[in-house]
Amino acid sequence: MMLPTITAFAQSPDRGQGLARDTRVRWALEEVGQAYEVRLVSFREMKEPAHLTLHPFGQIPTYEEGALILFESGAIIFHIAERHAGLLPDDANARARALMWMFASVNTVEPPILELANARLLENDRPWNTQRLPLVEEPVRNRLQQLSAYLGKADWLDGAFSAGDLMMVSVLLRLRSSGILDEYPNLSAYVARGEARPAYQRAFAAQLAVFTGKHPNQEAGDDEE
Ligand SMILES: N[C@@H](CCC(=O)N[C@@H](CS)C(=O)NCC(=O)O)C(=O)O
Repeated sequence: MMLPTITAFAQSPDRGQGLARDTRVRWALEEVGQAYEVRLVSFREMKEPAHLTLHPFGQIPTYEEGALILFESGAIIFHIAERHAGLLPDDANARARALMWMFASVNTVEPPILELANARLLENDRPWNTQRLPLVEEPVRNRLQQLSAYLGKADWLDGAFSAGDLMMVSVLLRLRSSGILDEYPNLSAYVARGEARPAYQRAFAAQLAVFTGKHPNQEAGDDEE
């Protein structure tokens, strides 16, 4: 049987920190036990016609499964979750709420986090950066405060781990280097719980291997010629 194929960066801009959105798709595939293949694309290839037929916006990740071609990490993960057990609850209402959290993560929580990430990484040489940073941190703190209050002492957003948590943890991980996540201990523990899942660990190792050039199971110091 043909395995689904995803695309990922050939040159990982985050040096294997797992922040590119192929990691969340790998994670979903690992959670449901679906093997997959990866086609690595350069920044130039992403903007060329062959890749644009898969992704009109010239980005990663994409997902190919027979005649089906998908882009948008949320849509890909929803498709995976619908076809396999383990990422969406059986109960119809709980399933609808898991979907709600998938949308909330990318539509409500991720935008201010991306704004902050861009301000920290892409604008840090601008003279106005120190004035702008607090302005973009405030909406992030607002969202985290609200999310933290909602999560309370629960392990996951709505009962058992679901695709909603997979997306939310993936989005929050982008904040780690800012230190802001540590201001909300229950959210930092929530993210740590997500990272501790064996499926996440395998996904992280696989994307890191693209950067290090090492097979995920290769021991440290076991370098190939
Ligand atoms: N909303 C899209 C965002 C895709 C996206 O921004 N991909 C990034 C990598 S994480 C990318 O390809 N950036 C390169 C570019 O836009 O040229 C999704 O969730 O899949």
